[in-house]
Amino acid sequence: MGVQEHKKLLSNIGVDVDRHAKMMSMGLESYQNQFMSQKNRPEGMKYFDWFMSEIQGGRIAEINELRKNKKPAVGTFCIFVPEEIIVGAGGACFGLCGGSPATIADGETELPRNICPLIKSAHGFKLQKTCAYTQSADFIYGETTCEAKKKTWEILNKHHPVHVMNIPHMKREKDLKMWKEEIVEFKEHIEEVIGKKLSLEEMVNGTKIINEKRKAMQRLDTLRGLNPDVVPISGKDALFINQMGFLDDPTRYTKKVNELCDELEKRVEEKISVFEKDTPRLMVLGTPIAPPNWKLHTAVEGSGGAIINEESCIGHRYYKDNVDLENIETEDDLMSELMKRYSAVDCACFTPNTPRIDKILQMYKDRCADGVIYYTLSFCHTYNVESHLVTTALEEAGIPCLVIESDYSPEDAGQIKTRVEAFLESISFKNKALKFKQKN
Ligand code: BJ8
Repeated sequence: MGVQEHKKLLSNIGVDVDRHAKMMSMGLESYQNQFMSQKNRPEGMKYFDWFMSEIQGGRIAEINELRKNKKPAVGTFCIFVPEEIIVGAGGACFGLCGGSPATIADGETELPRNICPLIKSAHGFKLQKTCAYTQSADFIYGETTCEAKKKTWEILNKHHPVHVMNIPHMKREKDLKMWKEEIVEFKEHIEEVIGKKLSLEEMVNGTKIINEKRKAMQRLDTLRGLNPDVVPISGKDALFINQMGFLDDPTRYTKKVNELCDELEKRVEEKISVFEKDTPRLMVLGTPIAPPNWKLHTAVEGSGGAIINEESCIGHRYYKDNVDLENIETEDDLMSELMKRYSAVDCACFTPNTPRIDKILQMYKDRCADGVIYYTLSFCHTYNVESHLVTTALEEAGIPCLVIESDYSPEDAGQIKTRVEAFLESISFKNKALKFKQKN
């Protein structure tokens, strides 16, 4: 698609084309500075570099082509969206822009200042009309996970249709029953959008596509943590791949992630690491890290650490579970399995949420990590409060942990770097002392 044709498409879907172009050029410059300068990147990253160049271009044209053919286009800020149903309907499910400081001031014209930056940024993108994904969405999927999101939907709905799914905050039998009903209602909403009933076969097909996508992401995750002496891909690149999983066509994305994993498997075998031996291996826990928020990964990997996993919704929480398709005979069976899969998500909006803590401790062991960073966005009460329980469990297990609360502004980047450097130093010292003790 030529530049003029593309501008026409953006303008037709209501994007503020000039402002959008300025933001895109800033985003691409930031990507080039932070990603392209890394040494020894896998060849397979070329596809993701290309995707970045088409992020608000070619992919937007693809989504709008689907819409022309009466397929649904659904934007989301949460991993509770049953995307299997959307993909089964031949449509696209995508994450909406919400990771930039450039839209916060606009968001704050309608929302309070003291709520998390993700929501303010996302709302600002809608008011500015600078996210081509938001502008391409038939509707936005909203959920009742946290107070700030729940109330924002009512305001966002003035500007764009929002379908809200009621996500319970506990997982008792009666809560799960209600959750399943909500999934059925979501399916009916999709049917309304496309003007036809969905067959079981279509939905099973969509589920298979998403299962394959999650499997490819699980494979990448395993390769990052497989060998304690080899990190075959930087945490920053892996984070970017995970972020793009919310935008790309799932079948193409799965193929490209698997191709990259083939290359990473060889790297692990041949002991080709992007970091020097004994680089401290860190896991990042906490709130989602939406693009272009690469601040933490840049600080850690620019200070001599390696990030080997994100226990986040843009990360492990998104891909850890598949839908079991073994015994699906009826639509009701499929709805039950979708409910089971989604209710295994361990978001901090649940009480109690102890499986999350058990999982973190297990992951830490499996991936031979040296420490964790508990990362939360400012004013995210659920993850901020839950950090007490998580850090207590980590402390009891003797796991070094650094808690970082931040927003999208670049102002605290220096301070974060200083804290990360001190943390890495303490880990290296601990590791050296341990080795010395083992030798003597
Ligand atoms: S499943 S983590 S994507 S709700 S918006 S809770 S950061 S204050 S995003 Fe989330 Fe779904 Fe849970 Fe994951 Fe906090 Fe901000 Fe709320 Fe947030």
